[in-house]
Amino acid sequence: APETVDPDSVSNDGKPCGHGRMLRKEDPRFVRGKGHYVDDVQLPGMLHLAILRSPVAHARVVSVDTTAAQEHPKVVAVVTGADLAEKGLAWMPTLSNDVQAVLATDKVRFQGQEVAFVVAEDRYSARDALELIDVEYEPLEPVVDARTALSPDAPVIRTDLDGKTDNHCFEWETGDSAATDAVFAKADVVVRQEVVYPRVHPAPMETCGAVADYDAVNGKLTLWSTSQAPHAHRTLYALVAGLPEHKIRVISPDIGGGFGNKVPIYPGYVCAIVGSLVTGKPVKWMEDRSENLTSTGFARDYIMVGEIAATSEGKILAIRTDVLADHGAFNGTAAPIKYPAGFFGVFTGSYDLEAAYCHMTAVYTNKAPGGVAYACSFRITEAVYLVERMVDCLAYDLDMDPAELRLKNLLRPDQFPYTSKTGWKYDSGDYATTMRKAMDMIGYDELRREQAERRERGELMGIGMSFFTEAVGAGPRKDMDILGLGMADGCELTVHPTGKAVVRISVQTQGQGHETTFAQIVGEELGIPPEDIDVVHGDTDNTPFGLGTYGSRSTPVSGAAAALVARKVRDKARIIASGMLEVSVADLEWVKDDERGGAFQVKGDPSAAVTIQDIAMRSYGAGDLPDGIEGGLEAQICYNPENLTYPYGAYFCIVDVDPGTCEVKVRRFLAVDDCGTRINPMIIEGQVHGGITDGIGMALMEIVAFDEDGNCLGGSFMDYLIPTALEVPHFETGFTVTPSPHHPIGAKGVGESATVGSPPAVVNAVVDALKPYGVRHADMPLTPSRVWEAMQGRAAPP
Ligand code: PCD
Repeated sequence: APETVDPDSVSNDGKPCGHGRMLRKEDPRFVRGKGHYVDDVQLPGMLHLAILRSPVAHARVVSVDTTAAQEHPKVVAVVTGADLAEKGLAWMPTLSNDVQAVLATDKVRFQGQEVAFVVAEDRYSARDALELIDVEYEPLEPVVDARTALSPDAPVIRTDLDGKTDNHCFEWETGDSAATDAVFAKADVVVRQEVVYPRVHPAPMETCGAVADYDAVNGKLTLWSTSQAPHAHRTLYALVAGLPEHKIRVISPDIGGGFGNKVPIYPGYVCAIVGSLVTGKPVKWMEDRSENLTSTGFARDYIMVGEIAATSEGKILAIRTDVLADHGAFNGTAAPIKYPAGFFGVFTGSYDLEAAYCHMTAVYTNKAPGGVAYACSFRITEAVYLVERMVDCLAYDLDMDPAELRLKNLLRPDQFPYTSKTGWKYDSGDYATTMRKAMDMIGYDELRREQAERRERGELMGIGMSFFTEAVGAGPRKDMDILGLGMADGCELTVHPTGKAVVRISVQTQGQGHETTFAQIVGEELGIPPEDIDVVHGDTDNTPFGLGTYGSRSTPVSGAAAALVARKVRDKARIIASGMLEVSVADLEWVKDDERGGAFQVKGDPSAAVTIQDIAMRSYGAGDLPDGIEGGLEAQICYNPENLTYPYGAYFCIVDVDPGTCEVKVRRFLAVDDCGTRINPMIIEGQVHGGITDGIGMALMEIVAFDEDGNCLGGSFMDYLIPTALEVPHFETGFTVTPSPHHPIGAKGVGESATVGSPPAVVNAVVDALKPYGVRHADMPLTPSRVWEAMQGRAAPP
């Protein structure tokens, strides 16, 4: 009956969908301080590891003298790059087909690079002993600016790579260059703008760390680590160490935020393993905040020159872009191998274009390695920022309303599935509905009126928006793999005799609430209360293989696996039920109601029914089961997604800029998201709130900058600003529901949507506020000084 339908769970066509606002099962644990993080792991005899890091960005390592450190009374071992080289462990593969130094042997290539480590009886002694290590560096000229990294006189950073004579990392292109040029040639208007997405950092609350425990008797290594992808990490360790996978157990316990920072394998993890191997004791390594900010995976760092071609009426025809990507000293991205620029190919956005082309050059510089997908499905954040900024530049040049311009160009529902000009197959969408809903919710026309009045009074109010499409849920194994591992996910479901269940998943929650939502998915399929379903994850000994959590892939891939494994169990339950009710399988129908949960009942006879709990008991019980049916009620599958899912959204941001201090205040932020079927609307809202906060941070304050010597200027939260509750407004959210046609429950990912969609909305709002000064573009982060700079030398306000 319509009146009982949760309004949160109605799709665009009015059908109920989604599983409801269940409180998070994990929260009682977290709010009572009972979470169990890597740093909570305490093992008998455990030692502590600290890493000596390079103070300079580029230098030859002349010598490393550890004598004094070895003599420290509490030091158990000191290990240098040379020691690792002897074991063949000085270098390790990255998840993007590059190699990275575990400990420097020949040169240091960025400030903060790992040079040696100390294992001591306690954390303090290990850190004290670092000061006793004497390293002689022969300084080399650092390459700090990506723009000059390829100039012929730039020093070569990666001398470790055979025959390398420059700082070129890779070249990549997508789209059709000639077709795009042809469209540009006939366009009425061409807008060109350089747009920089600065280097930022995911900065999770918990830094990275590991506890390694090698049991020499059983030859088994147990590694607790802050990993978003325990199975992928284990396989990599197995390959490097030459150990079978089952002799390595990677446990990711509670993780205090990942945001892409915990996808790569860091030297520290390997050091902890080596530390345990050489001492025979468990060894713990935990980064401090500065180590996390200066040496682990940064994000973005793209210099993009965008061009957009359109008719004078504002029909967008083509987009062309040339990108210079700064990958730091080692290419530490984790992206599917065929996609060195991640999913940047979606830079055509949500619009119907005739042609598109991107050319990208990636370079090495003397900065921390990375290029991680910080809350973004592999570079989608950069792509969305580019296109949404370019569309606003076009609106500026045509003097058109940016909302009207977007509405004119958004893909139409009848165009789906839509193959973009760069080859991405958008699964479903009804963009204009979402855009209009957002415009209604924010009160767009009224805001424009208010803005006009305020402008009269010299006040700077800005209205910004973005309409984004993401490609999440990597990915179909025919196209996507990480280091040869296909991006499919396993799932195992066991229903106990009493009808309670355990689902084992291959993805890893870092705060998203998987213990709740995966129980909801299985519960919905089987009619078992989610409270009765335990979700096991983050332990390679106890979960099926899969590629982990990033790029909002858990729901699209693993969530699909969970739904399908439940259906597989239900199929078996149907056969057992047919035996119990002595009817043929065809005579049974699956019913679900509040009273019984899920049950099979004889068609047309509600009194002849058995619940899933009855069936579970029967499946383990005495007596014969139908022919060919084995006892027990369990199933396993491995799900290979047919396509990615394409969530989207319309975001609005209202800002006030103080013309005197140039300070930006975010007055309102509205996000209307469409992620298909909404499993848990409350969790989705939390995800969106977090992402908007991320986006406001990047737009207004976050940047990892370097001085000309390559010193990192963002090494603490005093310098690397992240937003607090004071800088963010009360969030407004809305939604539309356009299910994914290929996902078993129609769900798309959402975890990163707001981080992707919000920065352009904020920047567009600030630039809109500065319109009276003739400002068309200003680069992030829009700190008061950047805003002030943008206003200088421009037309005075009316
Ligand atoms: N959902 C629902 N529904 C739908 C979708 C979704 O409900 N439709 C939900 C689920 O279930 C989960 C969430 O929501 O719980 C999310 O999801 P997704 O989208 O699928 O995602 P995932 O995979 O799970 O996750 C991941 C993401 C990412 S990626 C990131 S960054 C971030 C996000 O997530 N991170 C984080 N969010 C978050 N949160 C938290 N708390 N923490 C964290 O860390 Mo990358 O790539 O890594 O960069």
